[in-house]
Amino acid sequence: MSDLVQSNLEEGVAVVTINRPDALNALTPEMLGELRRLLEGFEKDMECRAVVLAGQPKAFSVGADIKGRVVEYDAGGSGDALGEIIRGLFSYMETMSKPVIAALAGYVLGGGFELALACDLRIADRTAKFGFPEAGVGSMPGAGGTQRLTRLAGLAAAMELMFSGDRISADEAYRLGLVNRVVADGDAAPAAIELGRKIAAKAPLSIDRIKRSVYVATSSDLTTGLEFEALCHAFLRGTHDREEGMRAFVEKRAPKFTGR
Ligand code: DAK
Repeated sequence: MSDLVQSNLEEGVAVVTINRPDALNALTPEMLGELRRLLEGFEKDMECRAVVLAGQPKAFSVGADIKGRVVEYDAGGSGDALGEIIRGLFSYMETMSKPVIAALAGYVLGGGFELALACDLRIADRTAKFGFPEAGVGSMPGAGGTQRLTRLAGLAAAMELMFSGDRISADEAYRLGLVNRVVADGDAAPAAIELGRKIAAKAPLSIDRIKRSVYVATSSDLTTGLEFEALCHAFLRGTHDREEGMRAFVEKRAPKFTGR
């Protein structure tokens, strides 16, 4: 493994940091492969209850590595190594049982913006700048951007952002519902970790079923969504953590959740 993505796990929260500052965290297949392996590891790790995905102060990520893609064109390559991994990774993040919180600073562009949108929650500092430059280079957001941006910001805002390529500030992203909160410069990762710790204290199976149910809400009619919610609720009634949560309340102590 290279050090393109670094990670550490502390007090239930894994902090995964994209580490390619010289290229403003431009995304390569190798980097995304590493990110996937790390996330799969944390998904299996019972000590991990939430993941914070962070970048560098100047850029969360500027999107696809344009230089790498030009090298591929020049080599006459017909494969699409980035495309193969990027869509699968972003969908995987949504199916993880553990919430993924993006800590955003600096440039959040193109595929980097799509990566942030594939996280469950987003916290930005005031240096964050968001934009989709794809239409200006003959392309379009192709790693979920048209779908996830529209679900969060609505049709008009999503189209304007992707048609114009304009960059927006953290405050504007907040106004559009793209980020959960805006914090002072340099505070995105600490704030995301604090939120991760709060989540880590909750029952993991509850967090998982809430996450699944909320995503079902974005892609189904109300009746289907309510049925899915009822199934999840019924499942939780039979869990050890549900009993532990109730007992802890009655005994006036903090619950000890084990994910069973
Ligand atoms: N790729 C590779 N290197 C990049 C890069 C990029 N996207 N962006 C910046 N860099 C490199 C620069 O080349 C420079 O390297 P050196 O020249 O020092 O070696 C270094 O990072 C610092 O960049 P600048 O010198 O340009 O820094 P500035 O502060 O002056 O400007 C900037 C920052 C972010 C405004 C500027 O670098 C810029 O406009 N960058 C390009 C942003 C961009 O267009 N991103 C790509 C969007 S397209 C797919 C799914 C998704 C995608 C693709 C396929 N499939 C499903 C198939 C995603 C596509 C995209 O993300």
